[in-house]
Amino acid sequence: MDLFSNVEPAHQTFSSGLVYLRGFALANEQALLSDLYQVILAAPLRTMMTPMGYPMSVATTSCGALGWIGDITGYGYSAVDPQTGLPWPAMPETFLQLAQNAALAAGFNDFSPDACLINQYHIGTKMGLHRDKDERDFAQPIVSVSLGIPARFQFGGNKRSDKPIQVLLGHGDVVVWGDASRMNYHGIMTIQPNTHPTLGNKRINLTFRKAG
Ligand code: MD3
Ligand code: FE
Repeated sequence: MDLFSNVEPAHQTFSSGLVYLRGFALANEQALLSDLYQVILAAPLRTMMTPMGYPMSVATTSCGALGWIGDITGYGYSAVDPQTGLPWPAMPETFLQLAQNAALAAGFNDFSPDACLINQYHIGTKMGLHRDKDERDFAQPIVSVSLGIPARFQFGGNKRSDKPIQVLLGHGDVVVWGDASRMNYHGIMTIQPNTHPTLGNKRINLTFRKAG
């Protein structure tokens, strides 16, 4: 069962510290997408390696002072794109404003993200249950922006074995994860065949973090 379908209120807060803002990114959609395409031109999407030596199915890139990277030695943040040898593209003003406005709507008034991870999912890709623990300050929230075809987000608890709930994330939806939800297990279920009028058969997620 989906906790969020379009009969639910547009803004919802859960006891876990998760705030869902349906369609919050649509107000400035055109500028956001054009900035996204510029970032991807400067720092192309690529599949990172897992420590197990397999490429991830999700393609990633980053913008901002720090970018998330993964290779055979593990996961972490780097000021340099290992593929280009250059700093990551600057975080566009449209990205920063969206992330800060969403954080504000969720009650975080001093969110200053220095990293924006861009994940691209094609049909059939997924992201297994994991927790985000490569950042320095877990008091800072995470803001996620979904674009393109919908995904079923799995939101678990503090233990991998806690049964996850499912949240349907569609184009323009923004979620702020703070406080108790910050360290919860989460993942993206296998993306089902679908098409979006502007993004085609893919989903792009922007994840804003204060990493350093
Ligand atoms: C809940 N990305 O990149 S974003 C990731 O849609 C990641 O691409 C997913 O999980 C995606 O690490 C989900 C939403 C998200 C991000 C971090 C969280 C949800 C979270 C951290 C704690 C709890
Ligand atoms: Fe994550």
